[in-house]
Amino acid sequence: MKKDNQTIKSLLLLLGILLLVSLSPNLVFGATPSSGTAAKWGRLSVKDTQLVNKKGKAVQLKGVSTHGIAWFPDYVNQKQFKSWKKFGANTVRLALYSDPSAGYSRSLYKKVDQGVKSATKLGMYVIIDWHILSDGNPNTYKSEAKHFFKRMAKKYRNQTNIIYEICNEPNGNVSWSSDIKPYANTIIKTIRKYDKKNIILVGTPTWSQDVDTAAKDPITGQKNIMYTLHFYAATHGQYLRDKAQTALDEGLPIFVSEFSICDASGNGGINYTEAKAWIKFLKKNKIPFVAWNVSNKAETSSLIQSSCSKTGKIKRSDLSETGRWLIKQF
Ligand code: IDC
Repeated sequence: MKKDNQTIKSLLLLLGILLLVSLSPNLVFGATPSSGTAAKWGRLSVKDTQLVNKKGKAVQLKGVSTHGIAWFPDYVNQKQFKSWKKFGANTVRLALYSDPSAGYSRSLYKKVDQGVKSATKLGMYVIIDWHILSDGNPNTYKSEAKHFFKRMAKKYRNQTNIIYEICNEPNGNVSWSSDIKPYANTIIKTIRKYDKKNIILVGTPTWSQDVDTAAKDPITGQKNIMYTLHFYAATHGQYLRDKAQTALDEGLPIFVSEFSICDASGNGGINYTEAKAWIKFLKKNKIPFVAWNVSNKAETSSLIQSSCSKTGKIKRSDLSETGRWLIKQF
């Protein structure tokens, strides 16, 4: 009798474990955030133009982007991300340049994995950014992009803190309707085969500025798609906020996945007046914002002082002028 009870108890325990694993594999294996903002807000979705949490309440993501992870791989670590979390960020963007001349190689997938893991442990959202730039047209490396997003969506399909950014900044002779949108439809299909729910960000023409063009011909038949707007405050002012307002009025969900307050080269002087106007606009509309870039490169957009060589934990006094401004906005 005693032995039977023991067997039944063991069986029940085993059953319980199996049930838990099948219901929430990520919780059990530790892949989904168990603390921090990403645990509290859970899986995000898009309601009209607004990003909302698992309860349908409007939320605003705020964060930082790495520089190209081929050039500055050492900043992709948990201690560095934790410092940003302490400064008030809830999101990290991992920028993988797609052009081999900017360091692209499949060997960097592991670096992306490290970044995702670090952000997840901290309960932060993480953007996996396919950073097209000199390759202008996202179709230039479309088959490589498919390979990349298939790999990532398969791996992270059940993780609730993942955001896919499928083409950083289309530019040059590219059209929304005949180049970018078809590319987006292909990559969205690739991702959705595995990951049915996480947010997907789509770049817009002219270095992700023409959200008004996308608003006239948005992607249809898909959920949880947002469109990126990028600005550099010393170059882009009211006219770009007007474009954004037009797009919002037409119902386009906007995500600022990259910006800075210097000029579009990533360098030059800071325009505090425009920076203030932008932040006011973003906060009013609860638009997510992610600042370029976590590195100590000697350029204005770098958030860490060039004299600081630490790549792990950093303090407020290690930040550049841009970095110190940024954390006040968080
Ligand atoms: C810049 C970097 C700079 C690098 C250059 C070329 O700050 O160090 O040499 O790229 O790769 C963007 C791009 C982003 C740019 C940034 C500043 O998304 O990659 O980074 N910028 O020029 N769009 C507008 C500005």
